[in-house]
Amino acid sequence: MAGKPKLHYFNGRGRMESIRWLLASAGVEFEEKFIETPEDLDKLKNDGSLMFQQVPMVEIDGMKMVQTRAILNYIATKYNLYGKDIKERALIDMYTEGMADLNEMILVLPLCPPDQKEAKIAQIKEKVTDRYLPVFEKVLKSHGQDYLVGNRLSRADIHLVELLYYVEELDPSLMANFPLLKALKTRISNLPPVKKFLQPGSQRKPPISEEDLEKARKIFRIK
Ligand SMILES: N[C@@H](CCC(=O)N[C@@H](CS)C(=O)NCC(=O)O)C(=O)O
Repeated sequence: MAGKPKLHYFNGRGRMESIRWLLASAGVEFEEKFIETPEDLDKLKNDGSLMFQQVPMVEIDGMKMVQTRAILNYIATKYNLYGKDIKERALIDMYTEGMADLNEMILVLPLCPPDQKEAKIAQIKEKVTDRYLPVFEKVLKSHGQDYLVGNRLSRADIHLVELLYYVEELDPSLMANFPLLKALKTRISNLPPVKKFLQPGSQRKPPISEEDLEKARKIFRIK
């Protein structure tokens, strides 16, 4: 039997967190090897483990996979979270690409210079309420089902709920006008593997602290 997937990244959310969410929601146990120093990253680069000299890298089924989206696609396909046909998959892709755009804005927020942060947060909040959340509220309203696509759990639901937790961290009032999204969040959060992942002590990562941000800047040599 294949061993557990092994995740190589720093001990923070970053680009790996959606991978952690997807694996955990599929009920898959995984190991983590944390990159603590620039030398740890250099070692992976120099031993040929990183195709583009970047992480996330996930050892899974005898492969050393890189590129976040490729990794997510593989996991979603393997665990049957990617729709039943190409049309469902096309919908899931459109939804998850939109979510990825919003996720990216939130992900890079800690790197924003302090004097631009307030404006950036305002911009993200506006996009949340005026662009992204209305789309998914409308989808749920249009078919009245419990999940975004095909009346069953897919990666789209998992990525969206992950995102809704970040939106709530940013400002809980952003969810006020989206009752169906709130209900989706509660529903998905109560699925046993997700519930487990949401418990304290799981491999889910908290918002990044100033100290860990400095550490990440050093590891990835971000100026
Ligand atoms: N498109 C890649 C981007 C990966 C990426 O930017 N990784 C950063 C860490 S979050 C990195 O490894 N930086 C080090 C470098 O580029 O040398 C993905 O989605 O996986």
